[in-house]
Amino acid sequence: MDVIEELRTYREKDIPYSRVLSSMCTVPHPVALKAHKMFVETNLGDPGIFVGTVELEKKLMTMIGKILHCKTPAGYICSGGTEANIQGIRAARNIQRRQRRGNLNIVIPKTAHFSFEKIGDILGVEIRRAGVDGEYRVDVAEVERLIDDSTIAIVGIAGTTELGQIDPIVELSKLADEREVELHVDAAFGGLVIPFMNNPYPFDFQNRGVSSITIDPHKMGMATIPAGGIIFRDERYLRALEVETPYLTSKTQFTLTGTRPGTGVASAYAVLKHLGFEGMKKVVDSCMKNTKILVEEMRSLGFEPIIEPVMNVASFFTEKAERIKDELYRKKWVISTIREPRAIRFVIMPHVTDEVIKEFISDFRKVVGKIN
Ligand code: 0PR
Repeated sequence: MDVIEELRTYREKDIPYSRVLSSMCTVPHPVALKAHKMFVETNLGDPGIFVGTVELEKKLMTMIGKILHCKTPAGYICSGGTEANIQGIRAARNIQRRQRRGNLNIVIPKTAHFSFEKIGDILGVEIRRAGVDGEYRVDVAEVERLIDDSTIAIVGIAGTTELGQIDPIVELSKLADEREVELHVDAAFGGLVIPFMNNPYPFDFQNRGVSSITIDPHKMGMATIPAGGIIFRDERYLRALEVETPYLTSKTQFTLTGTRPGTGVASAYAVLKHLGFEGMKKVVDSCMKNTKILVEEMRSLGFEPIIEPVMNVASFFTEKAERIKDELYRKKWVISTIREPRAIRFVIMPHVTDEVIKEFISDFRKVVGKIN
């Protein structure tokens, strides 16, 4: 068997995105695919060779800076939200540690992504978790109580993984300012959703206290994987991450990985430039419209959303979440579940069209009928 033929047999076992309502990734935009192919052999780990790709990344940073209300954006495209969060907290640690004592800590919402678990382990910082209010936004008073002399940073989430909720970043920013700690905003998902909504919530650098933002083009930016994004308020944070690179074309490196693909830079740039603000807005509008359709269908079947969806993530209370998920998987539908509170969760990405929803609801109805 020809090796390509062999590859195809494996690839065909993968479930197509049109059956996936649980993913924050999606089918890359056609222009992203083209861009990806053009940059397949690039390595931003050696910037003296890939001079053009470096220039393109700078242009992309300016573009993302504009979206995030920052005139001096400093950052790069990395492997994903996990690496972006690691680097955000690592920079905060390196900047703050001179003025802090004892075992350093960060204060995060209970609803934070599990990547912060890894951060605690890798950086050796204590992770303090603050509770949330009735709408699943972090309780700012509790964040304040958890801050002490060893706190280097607090974290807010703009688009929580499980509910798509936005923490009160405005209040967190005031708190960070007062207590002179860094504020990292995890907008891995929401960063390329919120700016294109009507009346966007001010989650970004327009708040003085915000030091860094995770914003992933490989989620709602429809770029090719891997394309995460970490953006700092200014160069100072990148300087705090640098190590010397004696035998490279550059003298220092601030990234976590060494060899680093330029494909994410090219594909993210291509999508944002090609679609522009209006094009991105259309994509987000359409996802929000489909979210509404899904919520209405689910309500008519007796399922209530945990919160009225803020963005294109919707989760519904049910004690039978696991059974529903397993039965749907048998019918080749992928959804996800939440444990606290018990619920089923959907992410309404661009590939979750109104036709997909219609087809899904028809099978969902059968599954629920069988279980009850
Ligand atoms: N921060 C937030 C708020 C996230 O939701 C995620 C990932 C991350 C950080 C980490 O990003 P990376 O996975 O890029 O490192 N959220 C999704 C999740 O863990 C990612 C995902 C994507 C899951 C596609 C499944 C999937 O099919 O649920």
